[in-house]
Amino acid sequence: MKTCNLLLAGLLLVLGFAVAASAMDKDEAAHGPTVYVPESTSPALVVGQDCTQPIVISSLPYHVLGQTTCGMGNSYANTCLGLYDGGEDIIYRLDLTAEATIDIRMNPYTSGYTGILLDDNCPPDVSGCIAFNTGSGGIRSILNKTLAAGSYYIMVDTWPTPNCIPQFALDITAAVPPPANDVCTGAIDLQSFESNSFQVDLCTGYTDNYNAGGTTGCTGYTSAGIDATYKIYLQVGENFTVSVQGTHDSAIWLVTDCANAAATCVAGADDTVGGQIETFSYAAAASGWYYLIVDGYSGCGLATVTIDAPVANEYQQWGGVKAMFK
Ligand SMILES: [Ca+2]
Ligand SMILES: [Ca+2]
Ligand SMILES: [Ca+2]
Ligand SMILES: [Ca+2]
Repeated sequence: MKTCNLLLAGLLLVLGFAVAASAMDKDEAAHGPTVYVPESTSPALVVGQDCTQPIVISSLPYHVLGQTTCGMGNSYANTCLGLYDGGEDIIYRLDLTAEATIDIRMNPYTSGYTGILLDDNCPPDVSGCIAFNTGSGGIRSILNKTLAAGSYYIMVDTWPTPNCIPQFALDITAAVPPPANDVCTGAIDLQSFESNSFQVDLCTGYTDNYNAGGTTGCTGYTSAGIDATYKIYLQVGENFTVSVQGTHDSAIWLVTDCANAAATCVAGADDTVGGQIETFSYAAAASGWYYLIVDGYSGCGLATVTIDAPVANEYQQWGGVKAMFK
C-alpha cells in the first residue's frame, strides 16, 4: 500500500512538472512548483473570508495595517489573478456613493508572490476584472481607476507558496488629479500674477503633455520633461521676453495652438542644462492668445519664471505685471 502511494505521488509529481514546463515563464521558473491550498473547512465565517461576508469600506481614504489572509481559507482559485489566486484570500467591498478616481496599494512587507484584484463581481471574474496587479515582491498597486458610484470588490491572494500573507497594509485613496494648468485648457493667465516672477514645482503632480519636436523644433531639442502651461494676450508688435531657471534641464516655448504645439511654436529656448537660465524674446506677429509652456528636456524640477518684457502697449491690461514696467 505504501509503495503504491509513493508511485502515485511520483506520477503526480512528474505530471505536475510537465504542466509547469509547458507554461513556464520567468516568474514560474523563479517560483517553483505551485502548492495546492484547500478551501477553509471552518464552519464559522470570519469577516473578509468570502463574498458573503466582505470587509466593507464605506469611506475614503482607507488605511489599515495588520491585515492577513492567513486563516481566511482559499475561497476563490479561478479568478483573473491566474496563478496568483491559489492561496488563502480576503475580500473587501468598497461602496462608493459618487464617482471617484482611486489608488489602491497593498504592502505585504515581505517578499512573496502576491496579487490584488478589483472587480464589480464577487466571486471575481475569471477574465475581465476591472483591474489587477500581481508580482513576486514589493507593493501591489492599482492606480488611477475612475469608478462610478456603486459597490466594488477587492481580493488579495497569493500564488502558493506563500499559502497566505501573514501581514499586510491596505491603502485606498482618492487619486490626486494634476493641476488645471497641466494642459492649455487650464492655462493660467500671466496677467493674473501680482509680480513679474513666479515659481512652479513641476514635480508636484504635473505631467508631460507637450513636446517641442526635436532638432527642427523651436527649442532645438525634444522636451520630454513634465510641463505646465500659461497664457498671455499680445497685441501685434508687442514684445514678450521670458526666462526660466529650473533645478532640472528646463526648456520654455511659446505656441499659438496647443493642439498642434510643435508646429505652432513661435519662440523657444533650451540652450543650457540643469540650473541655468533659458530665455527668449518674441515680437507678436499677430494679436491673440499665446501659450507659454514651461517644460524640460527631461524630468522635472522647481522652475522660476521671470517675465522681463517691457509692455509696449499702454492700453493692454497687464495687471500687476504691467505696473512693474511702466
Ligand atoms: Ca485563493
Ligand atoms: Ca503638462
Ligand atoms: Ca514636455
Ligand atoms: Ca535646458
